[in-house]
Amino acid sequence: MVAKLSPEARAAALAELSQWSEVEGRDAIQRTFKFEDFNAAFGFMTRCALKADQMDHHPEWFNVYNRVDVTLSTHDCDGLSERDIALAKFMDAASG
Ligand code: H2B
Repeated sequence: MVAKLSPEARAAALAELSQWSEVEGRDAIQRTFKFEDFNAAFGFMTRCALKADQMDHHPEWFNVYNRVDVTLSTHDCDGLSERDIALAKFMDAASG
């Protein structure tokens, strides 16, 4: 079972994820990624999908053309866990 982050660990992790924001009314984080075009957006999604499957931790996301809206949360603990932080960092790196 994945543990929910403690308030201290959560605050420290979010301080490192400056481009992510907290979702109102839910223990989750979100970020919108913008790319040159659909090809770049889908390439990013493909890299993230393979990583997510390896991690057994999957994003909620929505794509229109060059935009990818991502929400991360851990359903198993109904909140933010280390896995969301690790996936968010991977996505940041994969988008650049
Ligand atoms: N992804 C996310 N975001 N949260 C989870 O709790 C989760 C997951 N759990 N992917 C995994 C799959 C679980 O359902 C499987 C059975 O391991």
